[in-house]
Amino acid sequence: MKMSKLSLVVAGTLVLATAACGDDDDDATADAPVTTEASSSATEAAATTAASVATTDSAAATTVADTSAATGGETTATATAGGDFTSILLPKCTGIAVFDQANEGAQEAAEELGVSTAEFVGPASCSDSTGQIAFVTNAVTQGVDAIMISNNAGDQIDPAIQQAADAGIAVVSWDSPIPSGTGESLFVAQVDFDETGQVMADMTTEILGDEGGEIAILSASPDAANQNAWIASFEEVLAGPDYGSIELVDTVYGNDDAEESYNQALALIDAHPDLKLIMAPTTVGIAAAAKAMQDEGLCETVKVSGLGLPDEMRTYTDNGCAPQFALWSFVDLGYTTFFAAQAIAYGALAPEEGGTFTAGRMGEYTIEKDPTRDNGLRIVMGPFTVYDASNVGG
Ligand code: RAM
Repeated sequence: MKMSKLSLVVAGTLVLATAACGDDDDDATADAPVTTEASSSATEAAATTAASVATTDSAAATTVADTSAATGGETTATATAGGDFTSILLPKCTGIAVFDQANEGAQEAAEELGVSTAEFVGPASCSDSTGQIAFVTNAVTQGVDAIMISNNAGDQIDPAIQQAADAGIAVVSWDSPIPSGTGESLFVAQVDFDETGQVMADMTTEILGDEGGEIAILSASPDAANQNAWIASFEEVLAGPDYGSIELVDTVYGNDDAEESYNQALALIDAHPDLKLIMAPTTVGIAAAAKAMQDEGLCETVKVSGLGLPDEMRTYTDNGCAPQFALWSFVDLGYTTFFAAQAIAYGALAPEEGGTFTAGRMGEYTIEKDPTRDNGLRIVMGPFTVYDASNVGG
């Protein structure tokens, strides 16, 4: 735990907040900021905190708050749970719509908590799998309180993450975890990673019917921890008895780059003339593959499915190129991640199994061991939404 925040606490600024009632309903409106009374040994001071209310081992919630400077002999504690909270939100790369959405969610959380927004930084290209390392290292040098990362570098990020952890920085991964769990405080999983394989298998069956056929995967970058875990779980499900008619013939990588993904989709249909479906577990890849099949006039022969953003997929769902795809809310993911990171950085949430905290309108979460990795802790957000012509909107 980073001690600098705790050491900022002076007598009378320990605010005991009543745990807000969590609500797991995604549509729930934002919980009102928690207002508490704080007493000082020197003076009585009213304190208002918009902190995330966190408990560990169901103990009473304790939120640590900073104080503002005393004015005219009276201490005024504007307990904003750390107005000087510094953090970076590090996507795999910039320029991808869903990561911008995560940033919107993080900004919403920062506003509710009354703390500074995260600096949204990352490599310009997702092809650069080690590009995130310098951003982590720089954040350590800057001495930020928290690093929120969607890992695009597999295990190569481990030394930098460990360095951050050693410096007392809360490292919260979101979207794509640190596979080894090294140095990571918590992973905010958008959905259960094993469920992802099942959802992709179900969509394949729904689209291809009993006849099945050849399918191929168009992934993001080869080192993306999330896609690699989803592909492994998809392959495991496909190996089961119910999917004998489906044959996975190839896996290619478009590096979350629209043009590269488009070209990879075209290369797949050249290499596999009997291909029936391209499964792309990436919002960039699925839209590019659907466009490629549309441009080639192949949508009746080769279907596209995977994980896509409704706004980017609507046309292809309506014209039959991509009849079904799935996703979760990236706004909510960024929002939840920010609450978790801030609570951990301020010592209000211990990153250990059984720790619970309330992430504003998203409700209460309990930290568990991540069953999809050998080592690591997670909370699971959800839900998965499967989209088709009936609910894609527009
Ligand atoms: C892309 C990214 C991201 C993944 C989505 C589904 O935007 O690779 O990590 O979660 O697709």
